Amino acid sequence: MPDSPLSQAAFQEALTLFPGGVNSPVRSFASVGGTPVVFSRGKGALLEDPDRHKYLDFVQSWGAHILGHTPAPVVRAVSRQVRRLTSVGAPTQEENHLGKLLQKAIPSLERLRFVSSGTEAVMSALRVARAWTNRPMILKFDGGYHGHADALLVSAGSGLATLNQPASAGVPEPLTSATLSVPYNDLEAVRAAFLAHPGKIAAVIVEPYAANMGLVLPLPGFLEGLRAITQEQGTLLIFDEVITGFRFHWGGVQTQVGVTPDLTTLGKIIGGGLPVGAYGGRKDLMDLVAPVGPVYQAGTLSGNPLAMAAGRAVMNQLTRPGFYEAIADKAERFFETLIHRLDPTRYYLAHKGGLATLFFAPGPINNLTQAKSSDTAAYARWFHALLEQKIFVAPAQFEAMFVGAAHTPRALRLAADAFLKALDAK
Ligand code: HOZ
Repeated sequence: MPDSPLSQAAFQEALTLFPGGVNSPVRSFASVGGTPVVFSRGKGALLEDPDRHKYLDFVQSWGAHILGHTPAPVVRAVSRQVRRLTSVGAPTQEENHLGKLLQKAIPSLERLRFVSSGTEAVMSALRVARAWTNRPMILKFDGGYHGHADALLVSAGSGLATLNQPASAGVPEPLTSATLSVPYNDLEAVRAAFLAHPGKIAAVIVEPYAANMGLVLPLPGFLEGLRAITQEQGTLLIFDEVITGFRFHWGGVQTQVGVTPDLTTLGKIIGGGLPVGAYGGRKDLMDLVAPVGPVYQAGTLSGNPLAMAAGRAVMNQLTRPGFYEAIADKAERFFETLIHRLDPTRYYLAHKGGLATLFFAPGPINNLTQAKSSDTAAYARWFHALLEQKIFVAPAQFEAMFVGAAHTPRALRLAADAFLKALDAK
């Protein structure tokens, strides 16, 4: 990017500070090559680099934003809160306000706890599941990504899929040997895992719409099948709704599809762009958590007042009449325009509401193996052709793109042309 000297200089400096110049691997452009853009501002659907170039942003902090960058209600709420209390290490009313909203929207959250990231939420939910069942094993799905806790870095999506790393170094074998991973959308494989490990599986954890191997939607009956099998086996079902929670409607995928998990993990949107996570579920399960029960989990910044205030400010916008319909309508038009003009022998656009992935492979794509048939080199060329046009999509094939309230229909019309033109990039 020869016309971005300040961004480039900032990244060169970052290389002297952080491994790969980044604080999270997918940001490094490892799979698309080139130098990451350093951003300094964001407003709505736009990001700005220090050289004052504006980019139309489809990453939206990996789904943490649904109102776009720095929306006025969040700015107001955080500015107010920052003058009152930023961190206290004691209960606050702010926690109750956001907690009540979440509980109302997702009735399965009979009790919940705030933490500071999705990773923490998942780690803690699994601990509860193991304690409740007194069983050691966890079943996940290939390409499912549930944060970077030791036990979950097995056939994981997101950065691991991007870097083609099946697992992480530094994780002792006994920790991952208790994690089983089977293909997404494959109930037979789930049944086989239970047959092979009778009475051993504490929990099945699933992204109800998998969005870390690119977007892969559940086939009809898959989520219902998981519920039935787990109930039969005395195993807990955990929905990881860190990405899907409040993305498509007021609540989670669980409230939309009518499959109720025992435990749920949340993050991203519920923190309004500030660091947050939450886990919760049935009261009897959550009563295992300290101080009521013996499962220990704690954090100085858990329920952080700034994050709570930002989250509440976002939540209050989501209940506006027609909020989600407006996103779904414009996203549908955008994605349908693309699908109409894409060669189905080369591309497959998976989409749901404002969430999508353009796979550089023919569809359908129902699992990680199919996702991995994508031409990642062609994706990289597409990514850079878009970046040239100041459009920022995920710097990796195995991620999703996000259309939210701030993307205007006009911007999406222009983006559709740019997306298609960029496919010809050599
Ligand atoms: N794990 C995130 C993508 N699914 C990336 C997080 C980040 O780099 O901010």
